Amino acid sequence: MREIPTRIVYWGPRGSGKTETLRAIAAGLDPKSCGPLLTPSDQDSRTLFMDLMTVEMGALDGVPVRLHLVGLPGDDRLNENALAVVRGAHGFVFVADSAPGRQEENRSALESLRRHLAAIGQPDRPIVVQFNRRDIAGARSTEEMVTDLGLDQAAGQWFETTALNGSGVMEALAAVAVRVVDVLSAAAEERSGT
Ligand SMILES: Nc1nc2c(ncn2[C@@H]2O[C@H](COP(=O)(O)OP(=O)(O)O)[C@@H](O)[C@H]2O)c(=O)[nH]1
Ligand SMILES: [Mg+2]
Repeated sequence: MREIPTRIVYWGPRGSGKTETLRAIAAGLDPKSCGPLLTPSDQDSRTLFMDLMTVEMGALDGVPVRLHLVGLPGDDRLNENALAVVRGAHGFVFVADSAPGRQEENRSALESLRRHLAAIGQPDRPIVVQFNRRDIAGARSTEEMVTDLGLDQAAGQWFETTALNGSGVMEALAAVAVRVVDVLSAAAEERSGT
């Protein structure tokens, strides 16, 4: 069946909650519209190094939209396969860790994502931010997180999330999906000259 495949990459420092976020999304969806979460164990991590999950969304102009969600560790030492995944992604969810003391890891992971996008000439690919692990003691305030990451108060789109109980993760996914579909619709209109 014809479908519009889109890829959304979950990116962030190790331990920020990318895998937990995908788990929460799966738990919040009808199993009919969400495939199994494939996540590397210690045993297979050399071959399967990323989390993978597929979600069926509504339709765009009657064509079903299938979201391929991928969780990748956010650093500069990605191998060629991982870089290819980034190059083919339509949008990103940056998962930041709200725990105190993680500012530097958050900042450098976001910078590394921006650097990868700049390197492929795609600095404007949509990025939605999750401030995750809101439930832990001493979590940094939203204002501090915005400043830590140098986000643009006016244009930035961020969500407070607690992946452990699923809070906020659907909102973040919906936000990035809307922006990805906007980009794809604009590209389709451009191609058809309307
Ligand atoms: N308290 C709390 N723990 C979380 C949250 N999100 C993830 N975790 C835990 O933090 C650890 C790292 O999360 P994980 O999803 O594996 O991180 P990843 O490396 O980004 O995939 C795991 O033990 C998760 O259960 C959250 O919102 N709150
Ligand atoms: Mg993980």
